[in-house]
Amino acid sequence: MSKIGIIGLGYVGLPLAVVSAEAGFDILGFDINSSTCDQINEGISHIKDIPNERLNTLVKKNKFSATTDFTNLSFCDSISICVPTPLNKIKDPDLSFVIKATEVIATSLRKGQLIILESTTYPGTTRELMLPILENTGLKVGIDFYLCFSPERVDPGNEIWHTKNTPKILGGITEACKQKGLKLYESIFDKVITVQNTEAAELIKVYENTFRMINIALANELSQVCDKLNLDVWGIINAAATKPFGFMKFTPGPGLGGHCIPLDPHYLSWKMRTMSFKTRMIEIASEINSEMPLYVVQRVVNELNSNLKSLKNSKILIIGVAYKKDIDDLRESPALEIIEILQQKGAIVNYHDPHCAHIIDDGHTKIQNLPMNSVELNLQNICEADVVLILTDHTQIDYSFVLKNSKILVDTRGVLYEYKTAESQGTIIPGKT
Ligand code: SAJ
Repeated sequence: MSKIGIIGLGYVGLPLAVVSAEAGFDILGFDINSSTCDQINEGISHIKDIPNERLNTLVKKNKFSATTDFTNLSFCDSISICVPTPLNKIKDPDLSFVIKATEVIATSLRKGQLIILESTTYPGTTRELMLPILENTGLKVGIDFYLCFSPERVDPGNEIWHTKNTPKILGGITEACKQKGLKLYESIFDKVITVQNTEAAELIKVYENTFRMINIALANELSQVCDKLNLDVWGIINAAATKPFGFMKFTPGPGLGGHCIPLDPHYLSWKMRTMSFKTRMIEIASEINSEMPLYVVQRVVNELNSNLKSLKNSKILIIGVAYKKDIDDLRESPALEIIEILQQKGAIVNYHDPHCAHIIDDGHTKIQNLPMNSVELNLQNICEADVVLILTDHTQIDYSFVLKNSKILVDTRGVLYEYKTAESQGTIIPGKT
């Protein structure tokens, strides 16, 4: 097994290609986007967690090349599929990218090939959707070719856990499939955990993200409870987090962003609906999280009201639009929805984000006057704003400067709590004078 094919060179596929090439394999990357392939072949990375030098070294050594020509799949001994699994307009799974990738693999499927699906999906996808397409070639799974599911666990911006050292779950359609997959992935990843079958591996991944989605919903509901009880939710959560056992800290925020946590649980609830089972926890938690952007806008309106101001024609300066701190990723960011609502209600909105210089029209957003450009976080812009609204708690922001100069400050991420705590303890927070 020497040549590995990777279909989809995004947040999941590119890091996987790089660690597999660094493990000594020859990597052929496949992507429908020709500019992505061209950039990669020039050693330029479009993923913040993969620096250019690391990619360039591999490209220069001919260990990794990218192409839009999928006929080369036949040269690959194993193929990992890392394509998007979004939701369609009615929040049902959209597996069109997985189906397309499987169909193109089937056109040149040959004996001995190993196929591994990495994209998050509902339990049953690999066996019910992919297997029939591949066996339609006449080849038999577990005998002529091998099929596994091994979920990605990418955490954008995580400096400790990355693709190689994060334990890797793997399940096979058959025992032979599992052994084939294990043999390959053990030579790439620090630790591989094999599980019962592909359905188990698929469920483990959606359960991991559902676990986060539901606990974040609980924290978001707690923030509303604290508002009603006139208590500081950040103080409550940080005090609860002093419990050294049986508690895991999640924090409220402006809503859920990214391509994983807000979406993946819907794959499980959809699958279970097809089996006439209602996943009530997922549905109620998703409702609470998706109401947070409106809740944040209501907090802004309340603050303005108490200053005898209306939202219409008020200037709002947003700090942070990325979906979470210290990354440059706007996918499903709640900040986009909040800007839309504020504009619809007649507010004049600007934003500052050191990681996201522009908000461009991606065809989904209803934000007016795009592209929007990040403005400087200077005295003039802060003082001109009627409300300064913190939506993403990037580390490099000078929050004391913001606090000192804002007329009204609405903090959805608890940075002020952190700042005030440090001030009262006399400790200096890095980047905050
Ligand atoms: N969030 C909160 N409160 C929290 C934690 C997160 O409001 O206590 C928000 C974030 O601001 C963000 C959203 O939830 O808007 C998701 O952030 P995240 O850090 O939970 O997740 P992602 O989407 O960046 O990556 C997750 C991974 N994250 C972690 O485990 C920390 C990982 O679970 C998955 O590998 C990844 O999704 C994926 O690819 O599925």
